Amino acid sequence: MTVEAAAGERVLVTVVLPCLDEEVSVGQCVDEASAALDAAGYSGEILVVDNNSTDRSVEIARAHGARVVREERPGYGRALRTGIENAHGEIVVMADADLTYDLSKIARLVQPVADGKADIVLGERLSEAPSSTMPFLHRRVGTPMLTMLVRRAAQGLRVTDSQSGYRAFRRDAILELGLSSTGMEFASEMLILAGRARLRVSETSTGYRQRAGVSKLNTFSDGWRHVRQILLLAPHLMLVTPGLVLMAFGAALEAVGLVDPSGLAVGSLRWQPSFISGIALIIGVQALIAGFVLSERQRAVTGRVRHRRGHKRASLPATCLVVGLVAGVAGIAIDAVLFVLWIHTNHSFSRAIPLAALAQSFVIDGASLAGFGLIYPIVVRSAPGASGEDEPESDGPVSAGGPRAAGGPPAVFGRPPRRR
Ligand SMILES: Nc1nc2c(ncn2[C@@H]2O[C@H](COP(=O)(O)OP(=O)(O)OP(=O)(O)O)[C@@H](O)[C@H]2O)c(=O)[nH]1
Ligand SMILES: [Mg+2]
Repeated sequence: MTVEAAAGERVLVTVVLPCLDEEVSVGQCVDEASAALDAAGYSGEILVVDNNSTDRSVEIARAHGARVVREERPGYGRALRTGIENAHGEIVVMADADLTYDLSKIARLVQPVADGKADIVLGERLSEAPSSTMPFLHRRVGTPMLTMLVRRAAQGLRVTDSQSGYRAFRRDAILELGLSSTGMEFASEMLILAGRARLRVSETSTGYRQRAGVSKLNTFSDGWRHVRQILLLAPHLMLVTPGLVLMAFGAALEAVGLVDPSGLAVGSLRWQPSFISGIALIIGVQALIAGFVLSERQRAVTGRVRHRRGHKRASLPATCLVVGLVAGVAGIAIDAVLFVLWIHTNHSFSRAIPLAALAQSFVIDGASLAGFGLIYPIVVRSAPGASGEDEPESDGPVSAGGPRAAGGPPAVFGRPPRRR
């Protein structure tokens, strides 16, 4: 794809800098990016996306030669999406306007994309960053944990720093992903959807510098936004799979309790595993249901295929309703049999406790599953904007990130792209 600048000249690279009150650093970032484009011989432009900064950021960015786009709707992800949409370059570099990313290294990111060897190149921070540049919690806990989840949600993407905000990518490839996040979770969403779309993602070390100005990142609320995004895109990771594991664990303990109803010897005591088994089964099913809710919600948003080749497959809520009713009835039946045996064996039936625990789990889990199967479709159909009709029945367009928010393009201010 070739993009023509206003004067008919091709723009190869747009450096997008989201900016919120960064007057201390934005000018220097624009200069650094500009010098790097010159040094590498790329035609390019610097695009600053501002969210109503209350300081002199806009004025300074323009004075240093950047084009400025103002985005009224707040958020880091929103600003970047607007920047990417408004970029004139076929390759976009995203970075911060706070001096943390060494913009003189832009060519390291851009060249593999320009050579057609990668669709996205990440500027990895951790291996060359002094420890003072990043809080311990971010470096040792948040980033590694989120990276591990992002890699798995992205179906095996090989990256070591999923939270880096320094990236170069093919603009058209990223636009095709239909990214929809508005906040800091944009970084995770991009990689997860890129991995699923089988885009080629590579990494190069670019270091990380001390931030100028005040950070806009909130460790816990922004960390939660990332986790929420991953939960939404990959409910199997943190809910469905752990739920199934917990259920298998509970079932195994229940079997142990049934085989030896007197319990297991723990020192001088005997431990009856049926109780913990019931807890594991119940929590496991709750996790499974939470995962189903999220995956059904995602399926409704993306309009994913419901059934293929004319074979109508039962929906997940309908399956849960049936399984839940069967489990509930089985639990009640076990309780009824126990009651009869209890009377006929003079209250000395040896497997009474593990069986009663099993019956209790069946009734509780059955009611939970049936409740989900019954209520979820009602909730979906009565949601504001829902048509009340069934999901699409054919292979429709899939936008894994969800529909884009309505609204026209933001006003574009400032100078035309730099010409080279
Ligand atoms: N336009 C716009 N820019 C934002 C918004 N929030 C953050 N930014 C900018 O996005 C970039 C990243 O934000 P930072 O505060 O640096 O977050 P961070 O890089 O995760 O955290 P630090 O390591 O502390 O720098 C900076 O250039 C911010 O000015 C926003 O709501 N709108
Ligand atoms: Mg930053």
